[in-house]
Amino acid sequence: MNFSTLTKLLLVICLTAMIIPSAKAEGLQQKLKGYILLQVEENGEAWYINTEDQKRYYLKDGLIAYVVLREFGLGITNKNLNKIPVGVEDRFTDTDTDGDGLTDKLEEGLATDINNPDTDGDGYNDGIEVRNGYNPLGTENMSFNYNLVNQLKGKILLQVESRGEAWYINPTDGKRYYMQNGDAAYEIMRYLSLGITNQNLEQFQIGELQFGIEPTSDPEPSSDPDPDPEPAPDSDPSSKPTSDPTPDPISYPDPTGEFQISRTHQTTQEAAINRIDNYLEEIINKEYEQVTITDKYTEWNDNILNFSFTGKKLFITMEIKGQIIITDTEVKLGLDFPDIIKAFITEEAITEQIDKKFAEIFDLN
Ligand SMILES: [Ca+2]
Ligand SMILES: [Ca+2]
Ligand SMILES: [Ca+2]
Repeated sequence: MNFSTLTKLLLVICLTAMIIPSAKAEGLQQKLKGYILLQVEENGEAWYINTEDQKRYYLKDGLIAYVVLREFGLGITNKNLNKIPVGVEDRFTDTDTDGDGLTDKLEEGLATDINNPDTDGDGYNDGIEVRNGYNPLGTENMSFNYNLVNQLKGKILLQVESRGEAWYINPTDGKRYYMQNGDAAYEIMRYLSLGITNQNLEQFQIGELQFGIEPTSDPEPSSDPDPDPEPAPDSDPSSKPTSDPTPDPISYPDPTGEFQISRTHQTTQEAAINRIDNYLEEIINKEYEQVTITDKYTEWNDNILNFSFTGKKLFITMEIKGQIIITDTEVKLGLDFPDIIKAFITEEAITEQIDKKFAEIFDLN
């Protein structure tokens, strides 16, 4: 073996050593895209391997599962959706009102009757029909298209012609599973998962969810670091002016709620209370497209208003509650809203909306 041969051999070995792990990783990524992987060596954390970028997305909880459905969902027509067989996950337990073997949640997705075990009245109950590939809504046979199924394995589909219902195409069996909401998705996806070792999982890059908003990659430097803080109030009581003609305004505590905002109203306290009361009545009793508002609650206690309501849009249900304190000069609002809102909207955007409404209510424009 001369020097040149040895060099070549070493080169080949080095190259092979470099290529094999990446080829293996690529193979694994190809093989497992669209799967839900469960970290069996840890605490069973679930990850979704996105079919597009083949990165892994951590399914922390129902909320994140919901965001994943929205972020990666592809629109599909009802006609094409019907070419994909329906999967029934029996470990996902939920109410089955009519006892036909399909949960109410799944029947919602299939548009069968939750109160009628045999929706189309052909003598076969909905559960038997779905499990055997028959149409629970009519006599014509389902004609499945397995080419389409193969293209869509591991993807999340959204029914664009309906209300955006989400389905996950399980790559293992090529069936579609209905994801009624984030919590159901989280649970069902875990049932459909495959165990994976940490070593294999680490071959997938971690993807970051954008939550539908621009990433804040360029954080503004704090524009006002307040280099000249107010001097501390003089601790010597004797130096305090004693001839203050205006009485101290009544001081109110801050309203309850994580998010706090207060604005000066420039009207009387009574007028401000009336305006806020009218506005709140209006927004919670208004009809919204695709949004239903329930569990409305408002209670005034002098100048303090406690309120809450539940808003539902598609899969999102959110409870919003807060407190408004109206003083002679100010409207102070405290709000608690669910994480889902914080995931989609920044605090600045919320403040901007509130300021806009405030200007409307108090004719400040
Ligand atoms: Ca049922
Ligand atoms: Ca039924
Ligand atoms: Ca039937």
